[in-house]
Amino acid sequence: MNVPQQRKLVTEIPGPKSQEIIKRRSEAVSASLGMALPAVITHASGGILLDIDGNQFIDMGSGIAVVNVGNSAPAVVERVQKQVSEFTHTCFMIAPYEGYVEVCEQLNELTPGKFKKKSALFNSGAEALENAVKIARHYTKRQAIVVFEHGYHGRTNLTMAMTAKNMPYKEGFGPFTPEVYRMPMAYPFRHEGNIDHALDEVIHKIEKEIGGKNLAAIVIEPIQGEGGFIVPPKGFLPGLAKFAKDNGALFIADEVQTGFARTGQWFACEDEGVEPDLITTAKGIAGGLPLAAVTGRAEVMDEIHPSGLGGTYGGNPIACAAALGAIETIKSENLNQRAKEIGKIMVDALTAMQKKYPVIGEVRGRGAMIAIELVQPGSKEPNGEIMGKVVKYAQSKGVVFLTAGTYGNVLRFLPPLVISDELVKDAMSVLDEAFANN
Ligand code: PLZ
Repeated sequence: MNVPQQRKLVTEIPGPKSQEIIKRRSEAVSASLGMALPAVITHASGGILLDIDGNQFIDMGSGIAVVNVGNSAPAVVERVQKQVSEFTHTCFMIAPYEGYVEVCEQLNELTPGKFKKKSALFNSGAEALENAVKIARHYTKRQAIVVFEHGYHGRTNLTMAMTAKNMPYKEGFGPFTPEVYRMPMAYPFRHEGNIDHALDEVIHKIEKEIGGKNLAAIVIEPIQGEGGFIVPPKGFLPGLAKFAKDNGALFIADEVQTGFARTGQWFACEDEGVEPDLITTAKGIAGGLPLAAVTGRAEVMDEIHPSGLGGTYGGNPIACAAALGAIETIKSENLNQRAKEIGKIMVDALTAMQKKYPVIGEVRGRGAMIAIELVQPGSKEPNGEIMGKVVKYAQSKGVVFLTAGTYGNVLRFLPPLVISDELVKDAMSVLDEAFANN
């Protein structure tokens, strides 16, 4: 269904029908699961979510950077409908099908790196990270994995160890797997000391605390997502990649959140010409269906013994059909270019707001992956309180904003890349109003 592309409120949020289902939700669903927007969705397309009471919300989060091509993108729907009527599952390890092969061909071609690549498909971002680490350890015959402060890589046991933030991801869920070492992140807004030394400090720490010869892989998000859209300074990523190479370790880019046109390029690593040994992808890969991948140097991907990797559902045919539809859409709609345009609208509006509202400490990001870090005026003290109020206010006006950040004070903007200029501007004006009123 094509939902009209405009913001519209017909009830208070949540409306009466949403309230009923949310009540059932609290009876039936574990209290452990969060709920950012108290509205029950029945349809969505382009940049709009429609709830059961008839309210239309501007979607500024894409279901956490997933529906980059928009909800129910026509090419995704068409391919999924065809696939679901043909066959739904064989298990790729039992009997192969073309869709899986074609997704791998596309990934090998689209990811950075002018060398022969191969891919393997999985179900979730966390599973892709788990497998990338398995591959790196097997290939290098070493164990130490370096990750970064503010990093996020998932909620499984290994990826919890790799994720930096305790609450809510790790609290009480230990013990965590060993041989995961966290290094300081180059975080321009908050870096203590000279950020130009950040790379050298990390390298020094790895050498002193782990030993380069014990290092299996460095795993990093080129722009940290859940951590608060932290963009490291130029040189940091290439420097880490070089250090990994010089020490016989792998450089793994976690592009789960940054991938598939989000930053205005297919992958965020391209910005500095970094060619990772392995790249993990998920989210934006399949327009909302669960799919993830590890793509990397053929000699690394092929070093694992036959049947060493796999899983029942990884690369499910319907998810693969969706991925081919999503990739087709990114190409045909030129969504890399569109991400840059949308980003400019957001950055212009946000920098104008920053002049009026001293709670906006920084505007940052790349392409259509933009955030503002909220502070106590005149300082860098995190201001999570204002963020909560602004998000609530925006919801009551029909706009969905997502949050992030180690200190719970980053408002992030990741709209679907098919959203209209008008909707982005409308969302920004609601944000302006939210700051004015809170
Ligand atoms: N790597 C860079 O952003 C998922 C987490 C939502 P999964 N980020 C959203 C939540 O609170 O659970 C993510 C990511 C990066 C890995 C992952 C993990 O991807 O598909 O959620 O497992």
